[in-house]
Amino acid sequence: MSEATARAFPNIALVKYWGKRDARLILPAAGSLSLTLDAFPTTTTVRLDPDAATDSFTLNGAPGAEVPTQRVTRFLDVVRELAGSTSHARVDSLSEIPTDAGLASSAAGFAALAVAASAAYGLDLDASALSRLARRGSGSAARSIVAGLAVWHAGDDAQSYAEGVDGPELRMVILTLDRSAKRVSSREAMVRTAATSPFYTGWVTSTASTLEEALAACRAGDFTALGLLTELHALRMHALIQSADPPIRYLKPASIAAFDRVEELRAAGLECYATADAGPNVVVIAKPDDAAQVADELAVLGEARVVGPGPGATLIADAVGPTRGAAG
Ligand code: 2P0
Repeated sequence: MSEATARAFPNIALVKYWGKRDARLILPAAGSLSLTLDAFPTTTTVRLDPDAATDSFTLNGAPGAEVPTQRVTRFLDVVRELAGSTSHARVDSLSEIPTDAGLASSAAGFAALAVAASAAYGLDLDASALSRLARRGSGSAARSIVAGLAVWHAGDDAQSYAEGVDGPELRMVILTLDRSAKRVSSREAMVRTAATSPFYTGWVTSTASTLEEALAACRAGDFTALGLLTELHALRMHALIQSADPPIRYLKPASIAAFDRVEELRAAGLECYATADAGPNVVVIAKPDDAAQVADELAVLGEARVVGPGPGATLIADAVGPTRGAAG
């Protein structure tokens, strides 16, 4: 096959990934746990073009910026090496993530690219091999290969992939509080944190045990235990990031107000827990029956949208880009 199209969804971590033990292979310093969402997909078509001198990349119909295009090319180099191919490719991508929602686009983007590119280059990869491949584009993309709750294992190149886990039913309320672009990328901030925070070693060892506890909560179907660990781990990650030199602060007053509000809702009997990624926006986890009410209660602070568990990355038939063709 010389053309393939895939779709993938973003994920939000309950136990966070922050720090690499190998930057080239994108091996995480510790494992993590996430929920792949059912909203904001990225759809990507890869077409091999043996006559082209370079790869090309478009995002939402416009030529990709320099840095994302370089990341796509470096990723395709990994695929070409696996496939024994020298052919360049045209990559057309449509992202349905609102650019100002504060959700990372790299997880869905590289998960879709991994599935589409491996098919276009004729690789026959199982789910764990696809997750290992997606990881080479962006660490969190390893988890978007998998539907719903996913654990991404630390370890060496062969061991570091994501796989599905069973757990309590949950929903997420995406609370958009601040639409400005972040000043320090996750990738750069992780490097600075690992290099300068005196707390980094403690973060790595404690994350390994938090992940074990979170997986035990999943096995027990214990929403409360998983929620408490989620909020704890998010606050630990932000404390760690703030301890880098120079310090990096992603949370704003509105983010802290959202964590306060979540605590108040819990005290009033509405069970929910907050987390936040490398930015000021907050994501709140709730039981399915409570999610709409939690979103209503948080809507005074910002735009609140309920999302649920979504599918893993898959091949689809509808191509993106100028020439329409069937994939599969
Ligand atoms: C996570 N984040 O676990 C954490 C929490 C952001 C905060 O994974 O360098 O874009 O491409 O491997 O995956 C964002 O980092 O970083 C991230 P790279 P990535 O979701």
